Amino acid sequence: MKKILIANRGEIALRVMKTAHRMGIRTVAIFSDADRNSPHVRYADEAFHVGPSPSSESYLVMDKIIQIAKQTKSDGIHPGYGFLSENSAFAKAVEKAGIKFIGPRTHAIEVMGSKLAAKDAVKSYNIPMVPGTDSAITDPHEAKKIAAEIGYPILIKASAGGGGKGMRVVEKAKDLESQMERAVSEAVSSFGDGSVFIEKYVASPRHIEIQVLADSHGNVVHLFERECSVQRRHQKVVEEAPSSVLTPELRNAMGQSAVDVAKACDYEGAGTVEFLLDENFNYYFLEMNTRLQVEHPVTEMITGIDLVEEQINIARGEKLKFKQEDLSIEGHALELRVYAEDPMDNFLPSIGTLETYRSPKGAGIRVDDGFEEGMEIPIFYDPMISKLITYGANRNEAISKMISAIRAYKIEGIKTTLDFGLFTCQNEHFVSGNFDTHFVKKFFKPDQIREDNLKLEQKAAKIALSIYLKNKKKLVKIHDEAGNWNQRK
Ligand code: MV4
Repeated sequence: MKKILIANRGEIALRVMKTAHRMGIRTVAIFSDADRNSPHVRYADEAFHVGPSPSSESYLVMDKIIQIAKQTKSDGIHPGYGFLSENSAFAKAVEKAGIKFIGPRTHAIEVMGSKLAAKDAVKSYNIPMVPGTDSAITDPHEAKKIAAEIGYPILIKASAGGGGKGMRVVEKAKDLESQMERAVSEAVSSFGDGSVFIEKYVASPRHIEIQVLADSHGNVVHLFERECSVQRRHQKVVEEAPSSVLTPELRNAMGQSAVDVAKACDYEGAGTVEFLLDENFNYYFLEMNTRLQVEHPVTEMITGIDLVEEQINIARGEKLKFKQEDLSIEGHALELRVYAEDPMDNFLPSIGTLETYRSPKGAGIRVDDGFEEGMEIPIFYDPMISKLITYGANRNEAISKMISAIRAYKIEGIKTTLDFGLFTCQNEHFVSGNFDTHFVKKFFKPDQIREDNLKLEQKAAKIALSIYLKNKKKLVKIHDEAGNWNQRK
């Protein structure tokens, strides 16, 4: 593989290109109207306009992207995350064009794209799953019978779902029929597939996911876990590795289950297996994401492995160079997603221009971004500006480093989730590790940020005043000594 096209934009396009260049691989960028002046366009060896700003007319147009890949004689396409990364039709079309799709084969994407198919694929492997139905359910009477067996509260989920869409919690039998109708219609309108199933509702879970790597020779390893419980409406905001609650035994068991999930779908490449962990430390397999994830850097920090390099080597047909026993965790990493959103105003998108943009630098600080000062955040795509990643010898060090990095990060012109990150890193429940997926809902109050900012402003005012008074005294002294009031040393 000598040249790859990156079918993506922003920070992840840059991230992939950096590794490609380090490996001596040439890169081809694609860009929409809105991204004409983006860093990913300049950083690539070649760049091609793919269409107007809306993703449906640019980053999602398979034929156009494949045509550019052919025209530039690219021998691989890296899809990044989002867009076409989990689209099996795209993976198929890429391979049909004689180009390597840097990701799993279509079979794995298809199986894991359906939660029911995924459950079915792993059922012979003894992987813990939440009690529930293993096939689509359409009859409300049958649903009631099953729900009574499982016990309320239950959760109705869309088989084609993701990111919480089409999910409905049902507390009592009398609400089941109406909630089921809603879940089905939401699933039809969002995914064009109304299949839903029922699970026992795990009320206060932690979200733990395991990174896996699988080569084309049947070798599969896991790269430990990431904890992503600090999320808001299914949008992750702070992630970390390792989790503060896993014991070595539980880590091994979950890691082995993740490897089994990968084997069950004949996985190839980098993938992530999602689990819920309940209060009693029981874990349950939820789904597998068949792409490189946004939060992959925290895993890279604690393992020292470049996941994009591994993806490319696997796509080249190489064998993994390490075995499970060669892998270990060193230190602790945190990631804060810096979104163009206002945490003080219900995380509403904050659009505008990056009037000031200066990212923090230093040992143990990594910033993955794709914007520069003076650029506008386009309204057409995900509002993530950057990812701030910090690394320390232990969790407390990573947290203090995050606090100082957030303070050193200067962004003006747009409201961001930087303040939210500061709130999280200073919150006692987060610091003690005692939190679950309800963290934001339970503990985040916008007034807290307001109060913190006010305290900081008062402190700054006090310091300014004391400096002023000190200087004034000096001035008076100079005046006394020299007899000239207008001069300072
Ligand atoms: C659950 C659950 C509780 N019980 N399943 C949300 C998105 C999808 N990946 C699965 N999700 C959940 N499934 C059962 N049986 C709670 C969630 C859930 C959640 C999971 C991970 C991270 C954040 C979450 C926020 C709300 C609900």
